[in-house]
Formats: sequence, structure tokens, C-alpha cells
Amino acid sequence: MTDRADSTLGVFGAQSSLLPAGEGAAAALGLTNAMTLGGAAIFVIVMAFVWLAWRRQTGGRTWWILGGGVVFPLVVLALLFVASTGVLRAVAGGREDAALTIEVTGHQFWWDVVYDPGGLAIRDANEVVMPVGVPVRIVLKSEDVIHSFWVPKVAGKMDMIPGRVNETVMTATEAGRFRGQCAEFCGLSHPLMAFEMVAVPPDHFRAFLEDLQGDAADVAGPAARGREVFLEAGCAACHAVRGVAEGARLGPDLTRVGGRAALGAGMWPMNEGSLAGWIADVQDMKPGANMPSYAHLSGPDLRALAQWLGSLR
Ligand code: HEC
Ligand SMILES: [Cu+2]
Repeated sequence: MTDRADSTLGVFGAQSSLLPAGEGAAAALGLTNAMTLGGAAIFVIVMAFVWLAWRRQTGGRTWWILGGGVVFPLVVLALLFVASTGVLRAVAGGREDAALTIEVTGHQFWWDVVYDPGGLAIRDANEVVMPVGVPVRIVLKSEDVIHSFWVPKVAGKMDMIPGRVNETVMTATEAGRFRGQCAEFCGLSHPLMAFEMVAVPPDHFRAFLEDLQGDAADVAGPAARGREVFLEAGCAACHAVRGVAEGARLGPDLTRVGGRAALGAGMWPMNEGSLAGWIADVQDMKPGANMPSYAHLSGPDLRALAQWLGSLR
């Protein structure tokens, strides 16, 4: 999962809803286009009538008033109703044929991701990997406040509400990395709560899941010291690394943290430098995050820790 796609925003970017790469987003774009063109046409017609009225070419005939003021709006609204109901079905429907379930839980300010909850229940964080062309049931929850799960290139957004379970189905129609963003104000660092949805061919997805099930790769050399620092500094109180420290869920699962394209929920490029900066001064990078800054770690320890985390993939 390396080689990060160009994450520029804008019309051609990884977060553009104008170049859809998913069924829900394509349906929403169709409706947007129809409404934009229809609205423009109606604007032109209304302006034509204004011009006629100004030139006093129409009388106050009841027929015009009933036709333009009642019948025409009713027809337009009825058409819109039918079209948007169809789009709603495309965005939310198809629940029965979803072969795979991914559960995403929002936290201030990161995403807990569980593949096949109830079955394999493999935990990861801050990246949602899914097979291309396969409808995936996305189960959405929150642990604290309301968040909203939105990948504009793939589908419409859906809220994550504490105490409630929301479900949607998303189908990516193209392989690629698509940027997602929390779309409901959730606190100080809400704008720093992004993620990536990674759509891969189905056989790659199976390989990814198999890889993910294993324990974190063990390392030798100077990075092995990083593992000791991780345990000594108490990181394991909040973070799990399978095979090293299990169970903690207050922070993202770090079993393959070095394999994620981005650090800090889709925000910074993943490398040893940004990892060291994060650990030493997370409160500066992401104000209000539920992790303390570790400014007191010695230089060599910090370096070893960053190196070890970077090697987990
Ligand atoms: C009190 C709980 C807590 C402790 C202790 C803690 N963390 Fe965290 N950590 C978090 C939370 C919460 C986040 C998510 C922050 C965010 O993005 O809002 C996080 C995020 C991270 C990330 C980014 C993960 C990603 O997917 O981008 C790394 C790396 C990390 N922590 C490493 C460490 C290390 C190393 C230590 C020990 C020196 C540590 N943490 C101690 C709670 C904790
Ligand atoms: Cu949020």
C-alpha cells in the first residue's frame, strides 16, 4: 500500500466528486448535472418572460399564471422527486448482495477500521482498503461525538452517530486511492481528520487481508530498540501492535502503521521523520488529539522508535 497517489484537491484531485470512481458518486453526479442544466434552462425561460412582461407583450391571463405558477413547478418537482428517489436507492441500496462488511468507528480524530466484524474481525486504522467492483457493506459507528464518513469520489456521506449503527453500501468502480474526510464538525482538529479509501483488484484485496491477519514483522538491528522504547514509554496503554502488545483500543492499531501512505489520519506523508515529529510533538501537529506529546524521549530512543514503527507494514 505504498506509492501514494497525487492527493491534490480540486476537480482532478483525489477528493473530487466531479470525476466519480464509485457507483454512489456517479449517481449523485448525474443528478447534479441534470439539476444544474435544468436550473439553467428554467432561468433562461423565466428571464424571457421577464423581458416579455417588460415589453408588455403578455396580458394578465389566468392561463399563464396557472400554467407557469402551478402546473410547471408541479411537473418539475415531480420529475426531481422521481430522479432523486432513484439516486437515493443507488446510494443506499443493494445491502443484500454486499459480500463483504467493513466496520468503521469514528474517534476524535481518527478512524478505527475492522474488516469482517463478527468473522475474522481484523483491526486496522485510518485507511479503508476494498476490492474494486464489489459492493461493500460499510457499518458506521462513533465512540465519542458525531462524525461523518465521506469519500467524495466514491459515494455520498453518511453520519457516524454515538449509540447508533448506520449502514451503507459502497462500490468502487475504479482502482485507486481516494481521499476521505470527516464531514461533520467534531472538535478542534476536525479538519485534520482525513483518511484514504484504497480500491484494489479483488485478488490484491485477499492478499492484503491475509497479510493483515499476521503479527507485526519482527525486526533486528537498531530498530529492535524501538520496540523496547514502545513498551517502556507506555504506548501500549493505548495502541495495539499484534504480536507485541494486544488489546488496547484508545488509539489507532499500529500493527502495519509504516505501511499506511499517510500518518495521523490521512494528513502527513508516512516516513521516519514525520513519525518522530509526531511522537515528540503530536499536540502541535494535531491540537487536541487524545495522545500526549513525548518531548522527553532521548534523541536515540525517539529515532529507534520511529524506525521501528516505520518498519511495521
Ligand atoms: C493516551 C493514549 C495514547 C498513548 C499513551 C499514546 N498514543 Fe499514539 N495515538 C493515540 C491517539 C488517540 C491517536 C490518534 C490521534 C489522532 O489522529 O487524532 C494516536 C496516534 C498515533 C500514531 C499515528 C497512527 C496513524 O495511523 O497515523 C502513532 C504513530 C502513534 N500514536 C504512536 C504512539 C507512540 C509511539 C506512543 C508512545 C511513545 C503513543 N502513540 C502513545 C493515543 C495514544
Ligand atoms: Cu470527525
